[in-house]
Amino acid sequence: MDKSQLISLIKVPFGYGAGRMGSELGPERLLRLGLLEQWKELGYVLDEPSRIILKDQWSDKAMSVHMKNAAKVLSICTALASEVKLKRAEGHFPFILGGDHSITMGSLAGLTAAGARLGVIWMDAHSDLNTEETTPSRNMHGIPLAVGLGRAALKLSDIYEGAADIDAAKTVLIAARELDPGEKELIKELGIHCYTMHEIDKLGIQKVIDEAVDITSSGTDGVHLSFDIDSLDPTEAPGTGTPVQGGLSYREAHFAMELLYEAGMITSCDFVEVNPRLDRMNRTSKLAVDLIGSLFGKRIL
Ligand code: Z70
Ligand code: MN
Ligand code: MN
Ligand code: MN
Repeated sequence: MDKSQLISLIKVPFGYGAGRMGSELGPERLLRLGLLEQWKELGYVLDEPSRIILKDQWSDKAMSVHMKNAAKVLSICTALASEVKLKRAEGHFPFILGGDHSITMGSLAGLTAAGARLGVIWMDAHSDLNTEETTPSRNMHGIPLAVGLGRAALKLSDIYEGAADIDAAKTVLIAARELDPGEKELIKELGIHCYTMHEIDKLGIQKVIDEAVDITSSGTDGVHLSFDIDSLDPTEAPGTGTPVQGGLSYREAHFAMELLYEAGMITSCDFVEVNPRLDRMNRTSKLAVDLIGSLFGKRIL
């Protein structure tokens, strides 16, 4: 991201893809805690007005009917994809603020429909690689990466016309530590680069980010960062629906964001799974605002 590029903030107050509600309150909370002012202080200009993706009518063309709230998720993702495609085509930086992680299917559909050969960095305690067949929960936020890679029955092109699968070879998982059996198989089968907490401990977060940058930015014309706040340890980020112990530390997460800013190759981003209802004194929401600051070049000195 560079400061001559407008940021298109797309708010998606949608929580029906998660096991419990509350992440729909994320966008409003982060804005109340100063997200817009922070961007302005850093010298960025936002494409005004920021867009909000909301629906009160739900499509009934639910292809994966046995998933929970599939019709709602598909409706919101189609609307989001259309907005993301438009903003990317205008040359802006789409910043998608969730909401639960199911909305990333809309982000990926819009970005690939805009013609980008996309690298993807997926920072998450989970891999979100379940399919309609392997899901243990039937929650839609457990499948978005499998859908993105074309491995689920639901395809990105079902969500938005002209969308294409992303490339497993250009996809990197970071901070994974809770994987379901079907997800482990898919990671092995597709050879997805997966930096679990083990690799982060062994290599250090700097080397992990350096490698992720190389993998996702070579041979692509854009890299999408999908940041699930549960990549952090629950002691830092308690306000999320499925916390998993042993996550990124406060410092690792900030350093990762600073390194991604320095690398200068992220072209779009979503921040998801902040759940203000489960938070303690806005700790997680404030952390999310701070991490976004680091991603956009905020420094200590
Ligand atoms: C589990 C499932 C998940 C996010 C939880 C959890 C998925 N693998 N994703 N939180 N962001 O239900 O499929
Ligand atoms: Mn514009
Ligand atoms: Mn996730
Ligand atoms: Mn997660």
